Amino acid sequence: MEAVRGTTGDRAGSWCEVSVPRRRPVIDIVIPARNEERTVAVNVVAALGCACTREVIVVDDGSSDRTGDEARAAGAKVVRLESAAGSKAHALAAGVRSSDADAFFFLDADCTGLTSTHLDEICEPFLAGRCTMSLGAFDYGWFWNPLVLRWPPLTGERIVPRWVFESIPTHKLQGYTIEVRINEIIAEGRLSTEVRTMPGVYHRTKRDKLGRIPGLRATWAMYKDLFGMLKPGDVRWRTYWFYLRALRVNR
Ligand SMILES: Nc1nc2c(ncn2[C@@H]2O[C@H](COP(=O)(O)OP(=O)(O)OP(=O)(O)O)[C@@H](O)[C@H]2O)c(=O)[nH]1
Ligand SMILES: [Mg+2]
Repeated sequence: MEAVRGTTGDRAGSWCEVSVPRRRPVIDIVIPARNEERTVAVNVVAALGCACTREVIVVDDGSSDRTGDEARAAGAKVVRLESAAGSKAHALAAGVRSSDADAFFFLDADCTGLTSTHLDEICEPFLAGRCTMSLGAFDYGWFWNPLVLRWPPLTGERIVPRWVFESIPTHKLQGYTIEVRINEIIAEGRLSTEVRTMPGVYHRTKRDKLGRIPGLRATWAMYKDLFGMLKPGDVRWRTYWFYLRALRVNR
């Protein structure tokens, strides 16, 4: 129940506190996956075990391996995009379009060590109404974790209301910059974020998936796009300050 202000019927114009039921938001999990046959199934199973979410949607575009089959066999709904011309941002957008949920839990398909408990813990502050965006960060160890939790967040493990994602202009849906676009909506709106480490959770990097040299090239291309957003006229540097001011670090 949530207390809201409303007018009483008997005394026109007077205010009182009334209690109305607050509907629990429906959260769907959206997992973008391209060539993730090795890890997609375990992550779908963890996602299906999350107590706070409804459906698990895997968006598979351009995979040349068994990603879609593995995801389906593990119990996910699979959205298959035939064109490989898209990117992570477009895959998330397709997942959002395929669902009528109030909020989305975005999850990468290449996580290792992820369990339903990690996911429940990320849902908790969002459902309790303590934040607009709830994030899970990889476990980089005791030395780095405190820094990572306060760094501009690039994590793919995050819950946001539907309207936040839909506020991103279509022309800004580009590749790996999608997390920064979400951050931008949150920070510019002075909305709150809660972040926590997911103990024991890491991921397969591009070097693991593609090999050393192609992996480094792909990583370089990703960071080039991300750093390109700092040029004048794009993401304002001060959004990081707005983000930090409304950040709650959950240890
Ligand atoms: N459907 C779809 N998924 C994608 C696409 N690009 C990336 N993904 C998925 O997005 C998730 C994160 O992608 P990664 O390439 O691992 O990016 P990252 O983890 O941020 O970067 P690394 O640190 O290099 O691993 C994974 O589940 C990918 O399969 C795409 O074009 N289409
Ligand atoms: Mg990865």
